[in-house]
Amino acid sequence: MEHLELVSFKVCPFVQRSVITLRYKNVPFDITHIDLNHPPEWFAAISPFGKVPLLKVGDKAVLFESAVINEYLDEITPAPRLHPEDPLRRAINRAWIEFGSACLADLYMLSVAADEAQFEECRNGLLGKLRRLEAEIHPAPYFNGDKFSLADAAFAPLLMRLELLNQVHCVFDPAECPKLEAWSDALMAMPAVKGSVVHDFVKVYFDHLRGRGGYLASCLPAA
Ligand SMILES: N[C@@H](CCC(=O)N[C@@H](CS)C(=O)NCC(=O)O)C(=O)O
Repeated sequence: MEHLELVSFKVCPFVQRSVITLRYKNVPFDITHIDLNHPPEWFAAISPFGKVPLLKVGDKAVLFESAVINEYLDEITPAPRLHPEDPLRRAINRAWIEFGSACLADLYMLSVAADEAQFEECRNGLLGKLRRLEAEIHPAPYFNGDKFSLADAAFAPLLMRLELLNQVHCVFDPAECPKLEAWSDALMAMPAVKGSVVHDFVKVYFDHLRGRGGYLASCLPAA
């Protein structure tokens, strides 16, 4: 297999999707963290959107977009396949992975909301999506039943952040979304998920949120 190098930003949930996939599949890889606020020159040259994750595949190619990277990783590694065999189920999974990206975009907006009113507006947008998710999913315990899949890898970073934020400011009421909560619990217990962030992630994540200086930062405990 080609040497794999993931270009990362420590708090990026999209990068984390790929780390989960790499770890779940026991694929050896290197990870290079960059600071997106001060990206190195080489990054702009190889990242078409100026975004992470990137996956350098030997000297053959640089892949971008987490969903594409994850499908590639799944396809070049031995079973179990992390996408359903059935084309319709696979399409449904891809659609919900996209939905997960929209939830992450809402979470980003929530984290930069300047004041409480804006924060609540963003929170309501995200809550609408979480309620929709709650109504549509049937985790048992994973998105597709008993088999972990790329849909789980796509949602775990969102659910991890929601769990952390819920500890300092109720973003959603777990009692209102019991299926989401059970799915989250199952994913957070997985070694591939636990090990998908830096060891001091809570500090790094909260410091990052503090740096954004939004309303949410004011809800966090003092550093
Ligand atoms: N659709 C992309 C989204 C990746 C993304 O938004 N990454 C953020 C960091 S979490 C980024 O690199 N932002 C830099 C920028 O927008 O300038 C994917 O799934 O990989």
